[in-house]
Amino acid sequence: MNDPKSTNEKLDQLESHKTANEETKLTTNQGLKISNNQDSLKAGDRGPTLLEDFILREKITHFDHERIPERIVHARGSGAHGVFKLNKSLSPYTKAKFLSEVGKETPVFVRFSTVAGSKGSTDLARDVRGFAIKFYTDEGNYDLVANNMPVFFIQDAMKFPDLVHAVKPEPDNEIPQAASAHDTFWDFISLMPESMHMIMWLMSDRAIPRSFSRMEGFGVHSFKFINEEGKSHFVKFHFKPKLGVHSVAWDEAQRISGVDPDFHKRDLWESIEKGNFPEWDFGVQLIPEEDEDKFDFDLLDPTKIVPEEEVPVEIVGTLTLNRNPDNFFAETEQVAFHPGHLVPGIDFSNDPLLQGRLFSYTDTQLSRLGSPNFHEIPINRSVNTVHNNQRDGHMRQQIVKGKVSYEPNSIGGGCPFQAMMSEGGFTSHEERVSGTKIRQRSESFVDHYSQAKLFYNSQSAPEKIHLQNALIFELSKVTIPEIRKRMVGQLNFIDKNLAEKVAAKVGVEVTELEFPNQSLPADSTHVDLQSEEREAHTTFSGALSMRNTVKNTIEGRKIGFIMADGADETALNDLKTKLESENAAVEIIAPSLAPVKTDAGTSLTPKHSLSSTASVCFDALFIAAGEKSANELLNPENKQLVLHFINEAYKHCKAIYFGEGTEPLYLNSNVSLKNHIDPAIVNSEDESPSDKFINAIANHRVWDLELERNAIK
Ligand code: HDE
Repeated sequence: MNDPKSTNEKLDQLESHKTANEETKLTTNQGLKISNNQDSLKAGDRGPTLLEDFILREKITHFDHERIPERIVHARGSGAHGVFKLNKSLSPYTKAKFLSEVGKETPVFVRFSTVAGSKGSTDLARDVRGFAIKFYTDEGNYDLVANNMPVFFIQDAMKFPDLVHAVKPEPDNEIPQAASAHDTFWDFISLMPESMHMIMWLMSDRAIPRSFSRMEGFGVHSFKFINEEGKSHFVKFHFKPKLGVHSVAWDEAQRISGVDPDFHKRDLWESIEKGNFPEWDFGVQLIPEEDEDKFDFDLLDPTKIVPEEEVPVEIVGTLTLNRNPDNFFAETEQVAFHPGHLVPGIDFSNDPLLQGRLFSYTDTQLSRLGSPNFHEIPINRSVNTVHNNQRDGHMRQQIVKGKVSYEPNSIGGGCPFQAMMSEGGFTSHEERVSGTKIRQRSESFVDHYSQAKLFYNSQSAPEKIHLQNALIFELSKVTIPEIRKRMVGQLNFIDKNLAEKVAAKVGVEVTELEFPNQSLPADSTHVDLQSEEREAHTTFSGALSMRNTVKNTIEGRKIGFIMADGADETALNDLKTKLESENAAVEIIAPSLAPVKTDAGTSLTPKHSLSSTASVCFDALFIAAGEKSANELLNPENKQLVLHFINEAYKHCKAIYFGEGTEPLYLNSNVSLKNHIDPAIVNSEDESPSDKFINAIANHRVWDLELERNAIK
């Protein structure tokens, strides 16, 4: 292994492991050239296969062992390479070099994932998304194993296996896949008041993102920054997408799961291939250690956020994903993250969930990747050469020269030496710890409802309705009425109206619950959850509503152009040019995959036919101008398909632009332009129709008109 001096050498390091099978001869794994890859070695051309056929045996044996265990959680993933650039130094707070030198670029590999589903499940499950980042820093790998929601279901690692068992398919029949809408999940949740804040996030549209590039990322736990002087600050990590935070509708998510279950994976891949690199602002919330007790919740409690109104997020860097992996298995599947992969200047807090994670991730890699040498897989290698006395084990790659594999030693000249702190040696932050050995939750973790309320109250009206409907969908799948009732009782602690609305739809009454306090011992005399529930200072936080993240850009949006023969070429090209100049993608949808002719005679090859795709795969639709094209779209063969396209897009509150001459299409659809002012419906008589269209796409959806739109016809 070479000894890279600069982080850019990570690329060279990965490159040196790549092979391309171009213009080469087929070989066995021993490098022997193969002359026949069609037939096994037999005793006569109709005789039995010979055991001697080492080429066949090698090929089949390798094939038989191609699969490795999928991740217990976060099995379904998509990854990309990129770079983290520091724009503002954090050196007053941390001595981590990649966070100190302004302008410093650190290579990264990011893996996004769903949590509950198997490796082959849909991208559009209602679920938390993993957002795990490996920074290949000059001081060693730093992993920030984050999620797209800032809190978690449980407060203590002890409950993680229970949570995961409850959400995974039920053990008797392995149903349902990649879904929380079933008995065991809600049974567990309804008995776990500490999960209520997270449930609000999970039932919000954050759980059905439009793309990975439009999700926020959160470190969840409080971590610690340590500066050169040894002073410590608590820190919360944030990634804010440059494109804003956007989601799809639940109805859409269900349709996408059928039409394109790789919707997120594809979007990430295609955006990067096109050069529309997903980007996030990286920010931190910093809290001096001495202010630890100034909040009305415990900073160590992972079911709590620090509201941005109380501690603003300071933006200091940019994360950009700019390169697709060459090989899914070698990179995205074999990448091994661990919250315990640290660099000097960053340390853990005593969050009991984080503390448990520190054990779990090495353990899981051992069973998944099968060897303590998983750090030697190219995607996991540090840019620094590894020097230590560990040796051997399955699939060892490093060839260490010399006799010595112990320390202290004199034979090897004492090498390798321990590094002093001044030489970048890692030292854990010194913290005075004393306490009685005890299995108990801290009383400071006891308020489970204030921040659930804070989240719910901070949502816009359409977001609240979506959240309500998500709960109705999920709880309607729960077959045991007692569980539905208990869950409604929990919701009642968050918002009475929410509980009543859900109760009415899931066939139960709202009842006042009395909950045993699970986190305190059975004989504890303190704190009854209901009577001593504390109100957080903050009752509204604008940062929690996705509506407030909308950015004035259409970058990365996918616009479907529906057209048939005779479409107006000039109008089509003008709009296409305009949309593409703002980095949106245009894809042609036609009655079939056969080329369509514009009014000027140009032949265009559609990417989709009306029956091979659906409106849910697009952010907006342009119904191409031209009477001839419109009439063909309305002929009996196409009519139902095209109207379904338009009506569905309308239902999901998307922008639709009816080009000149397409009036019969909207008159036949559910879209009404008469007596109806709808900012996302554009026609050729509008003033600057293409600008209106672009503006509507940039606003994502007109959720405010959802009820009105869906009431039509
Ligand atoms: Fe994980 N988690 N987790 N987790 N987690 C894993 O490690 C675990 C938690 C997160 O793309 C596993 O390599 C425990 C919180 C992500 O490869 C496993 C607890 C957060 C990923 C594991 C938690 C996460 C994982 C499975 C509670 C957000 C995917 C495969 C104590 C901050 C990483 C693996 C990737 C993966 C354990 C809770 C994020 C089993 C025990 C909180 C993004 O080790």
